[in-house]
Amino acid sequence: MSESTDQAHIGVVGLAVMGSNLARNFARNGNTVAVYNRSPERTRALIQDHGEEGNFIPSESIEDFVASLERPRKAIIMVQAGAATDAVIEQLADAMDDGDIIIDGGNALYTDTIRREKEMAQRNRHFVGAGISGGEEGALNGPSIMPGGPAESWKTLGPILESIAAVVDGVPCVTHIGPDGAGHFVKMVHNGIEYADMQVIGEAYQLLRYGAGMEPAEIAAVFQEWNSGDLDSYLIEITAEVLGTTDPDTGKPLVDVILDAAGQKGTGRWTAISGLDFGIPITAIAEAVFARALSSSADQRSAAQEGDLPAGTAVDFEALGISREEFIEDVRRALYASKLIAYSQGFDLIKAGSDEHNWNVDPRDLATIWRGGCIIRAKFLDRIREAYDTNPQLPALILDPYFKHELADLIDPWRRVVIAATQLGLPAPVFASSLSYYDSLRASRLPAALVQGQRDFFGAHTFKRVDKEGTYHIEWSADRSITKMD
Ligand code: NBP
Repeated sequence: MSESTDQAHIGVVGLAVMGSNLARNFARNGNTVAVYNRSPERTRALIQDHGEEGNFIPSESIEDFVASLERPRKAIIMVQAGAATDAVIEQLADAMDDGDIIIDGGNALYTDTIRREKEMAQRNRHFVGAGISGGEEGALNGPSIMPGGPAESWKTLGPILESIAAVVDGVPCVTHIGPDGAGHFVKMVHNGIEYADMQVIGEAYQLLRYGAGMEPAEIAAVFQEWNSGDLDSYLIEITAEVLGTTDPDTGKPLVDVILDAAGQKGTGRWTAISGLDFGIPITAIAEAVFARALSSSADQRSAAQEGDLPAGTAVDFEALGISREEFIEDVRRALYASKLIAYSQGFDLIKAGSDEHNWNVDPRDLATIWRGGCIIRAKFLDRIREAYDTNPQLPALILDPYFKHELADLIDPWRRVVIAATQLGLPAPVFASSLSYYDSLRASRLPAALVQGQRDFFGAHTFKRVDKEGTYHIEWSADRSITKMD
């Protein structure tokens, strides 16, 4: 074991999978790291198994841990989100002094981060909510880090976080996102986009598997090929790996022995709720969350299957009259188009959150720091950065000239795939709802006019007119005359 007698540059509290990997990453990059875990066994295991990787200062009490940190003290909390995080913040704040920095690297709800930052500021402690993406592998080898909190803390924290972050084209995947909850908000939306990205890949798989009748190994090869083009990304890469894997027990494709029920309790759900709170139609993310919820509705699903719900006249693939190769390419383009919508909506939500809280989040920063380390890392993010470089006030990502040009090539295949999915009787909720979102955005008239008429009819909610200023109400139950209300 290599233990430094000097004080630590940074400390990590919570040494489960994420915290211990993050501590090792700090140590491997030349930082002396103080480590502490509530149960001392984890601290001892870390030092025993990995102590030789760098300079660690282990402690078995929070007071010793804090005393081992150089000033201003910097401690990252990597414990379970919620009450555990609050408990550790209190312990650290009690043991620390003015100007020390407490960083929450867990997946906290951004409103909790805003509250905690306020509470800590009253005690002269700096509090930084930092989103950390990349799972356990990223924590060890280079995550994408999204710190919020006071700009002043970033000056102290920046270099040390840059020393462990993923690096793309010489640029570390970390930057100060904005004040208080900005980092955790952005991390939450990142995860929401991740849900949508995974779901569109799932829908593409479903269509190739049960529409075109391809085997998982064949589809793995298709995904591998897609990974060299516009869709080049970590998620496409690992999809090919998963689909290409065989279950050692049964010899069947692994994907066929995994229960088709996905969890959705965390950040994806929070993103969907935020979309509703801010009135931002993040349909792709919400559909992805609901698709997971539906997959886990075991009782309803089995009752629906046993209940022989009518399928209609589902068409078989041959009857659609398109070649398998054409269909595969159409599915690739539908996936690309739907993914573009998911990102466009995610960036809309970030803008809404940033405007509401005066965070001044720069979308170019996100497109830069998400290029490496995190789960949604992709070539595509370079294009997003270029789009916001060209026009930082872009009203929607899909209105960027490059993406508009791409959409011209994607739109017909996208429509064909949604039609095919419907005709085949295969669910494609994000492909279909993203296309509806796209068509809604470009429609010159929406049925909202009729909805306003209905609302005025039953609730006197009033309406505005296209041809005159003012607010109007119709005397529906009398002579249907129109009254100008203001
Ligand atoms: P867990 O979320 O499983 O939390 C386990 C850690 O929390 C242990 O160190 C445990 O200490 C500690 N802890 C608990 Br539980 N209650 C505590 C309390 N009251 N006081 C002090 N410590 C307490 O760990 P993880 O999976 O490493 O994740 C850490 C954070 O990182 C979470 O917020 C998670 O959402 C986030 N995150 C995880 C991933 C991932 O891929 N796993 C990715 C990105 C972010 P003990 O050993 O004494 O029980």
